[in-house]
Amino acid sequence: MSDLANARRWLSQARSVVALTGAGISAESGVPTFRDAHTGVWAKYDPMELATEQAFRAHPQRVWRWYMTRREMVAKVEPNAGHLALKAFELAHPGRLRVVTQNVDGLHQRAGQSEVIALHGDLMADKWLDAERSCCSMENLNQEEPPACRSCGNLLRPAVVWFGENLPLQALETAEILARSCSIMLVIGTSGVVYPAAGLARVAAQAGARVVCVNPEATELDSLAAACLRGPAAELLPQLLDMENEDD
Ligand code: BV8
Repeated sequence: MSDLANARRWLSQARSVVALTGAGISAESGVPTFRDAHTGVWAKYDPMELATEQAFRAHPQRVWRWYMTRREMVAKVEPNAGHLALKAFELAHPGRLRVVTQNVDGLHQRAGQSEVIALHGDLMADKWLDAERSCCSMENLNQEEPPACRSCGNLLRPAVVWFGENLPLQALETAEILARSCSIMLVIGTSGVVYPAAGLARVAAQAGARVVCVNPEATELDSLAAACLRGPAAELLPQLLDMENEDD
């Protein structure tokens, strides 16, 4: 039986499913994957070097402009068939699927997915770089890049989790509980190199879940997988998740 047919069978029997997604699920919406997010003027920078508090404090305008470029691009794209297939599965099987994403593009949320666990924050939102003071308000911003509080100079920064920063505790704890209790984890569009997010696949496997990878390329997590579906998420997820057409 093919990996896809096996994965469909396991899904049909699964009482709880977790989808752990990475940048690859947004690729077919036109969002460059994280490792490819350095195109054009950004080609000379490594995202690993830009996505840190240290880089932001050293070069606030450069890092801010990188995020604004990404924010403007994400605002122009739409969720793709992969995001929509996950939403359709949630509608058809209430309470059986939770999406845990490493992505900051908000496309699962815009596809209407409920209770998305966003491990790495939100590209479309800002927060204060240093502790917020009474003077720090969105109405009291200067017009610089990045904007700063007119009174104390506190900088705005993107509300994402940078390398070296802890993930939001509540999100990570909930993701770990879900990984430990699911019967199948779909690992979709991630190279599986960023921790602790990538570690959730091992948590699931060690707790007895079947792991199914969906990715055109091999990844660091394939060794944990009971099946690896090789191909783009926007093509494979509708085939995998549509339980109505029993053509196996
Ligand atoms: C932490 C937000 C505790 C920002 C992101 C040294 C010092 C400090 C920390 C570390 C250290 N060494 C290691 C660490 C831990 C570090 C880490 O994991 N580093 C790795 C890279 C070695 N992690 C952290 O720092 C985390 N925090 O550990 O806190 C701590 C605290 C202090 C000191 C130590 C530890 C925080 C990690 C969060 C970083 N922020 N995003 C931003 O976006 O700018 S992560 C970033 O990478 C994105 O969110 C992205 O989602 C994520 C993971 O990448 P992927 O999603 O996998 O994307 P990638 O491009 O890699 O791969 C895409 C995949 O899609 C590929 O496999 C491709 O084949 C596939 N694909 C392509 N097309 C398709 C497709 N798949 C399906 N369909 C398609 N069509």
